[in-house]
Amino acid sequence: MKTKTVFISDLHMFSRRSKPEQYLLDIKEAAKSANTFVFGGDIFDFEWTVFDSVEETVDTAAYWLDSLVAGHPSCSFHFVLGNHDFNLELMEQLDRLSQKHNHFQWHRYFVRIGNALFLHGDISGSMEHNDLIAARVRCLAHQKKSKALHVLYDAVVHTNMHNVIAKTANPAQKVIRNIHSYVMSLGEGYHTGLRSVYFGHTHVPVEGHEYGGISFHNGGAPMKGIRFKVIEAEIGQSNGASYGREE
Ligand SMILES: [Mn+2]
Repeated sequence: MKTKTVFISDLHMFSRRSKPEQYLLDIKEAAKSANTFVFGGDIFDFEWTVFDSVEETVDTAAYWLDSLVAGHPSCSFHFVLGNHDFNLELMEQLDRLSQKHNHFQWHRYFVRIGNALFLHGDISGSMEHNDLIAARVRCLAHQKKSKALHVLYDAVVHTNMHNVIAKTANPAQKVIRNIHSYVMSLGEGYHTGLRSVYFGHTHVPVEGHEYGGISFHNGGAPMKGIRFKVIEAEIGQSNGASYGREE
């Protein structure tokens, strides 16, 4: 029996600032060879969409996801939302997909599978779960950025400043400490058998940084000057059960 789990995050599909196309084949290959596939948030980007409307973006996103899931019936898919794809219309489509496919589940904030926890990582400071909910509700309020901001952001990406900003704004140690304290606020941690955490959001690759007896991993993002990869997650799967918290 296959016991391969893969994790990706931050494709930011449909955003002008991301280049996920070159990895779509890797993603299909991963789905073919894995028995569990976890999406860690910001897979789609409604805030920076290249389409005219969020509706069109959501429809295209759902179509892509549906095709991937339908094409790999022996793989269990878990879709965890990020701040950029925390969108009500997408959630409706995810509900539809989970009714259509037994091997597809989605989660607003995180999923624990075996001894691993998967979450997006839009955590700042000593944030607890209620703070994250409040921040996500604020995300709902500004779903599409103006053209002027697009142009400004493109200029920043073009000069490669984006990478510099990502690195200096998110020193790995501090980010990991914050994520660890958020995870503890969920009642999860080393004491509950947790051994690894997979996250995204920062666009800074992290390869097994140890903190509090737990190893932290981040696969980066497919953007200019930033590394990206499909991570093979090591999880002790006692019974394959998974759970999240949806409110
Ligand atoms: Mn994010």
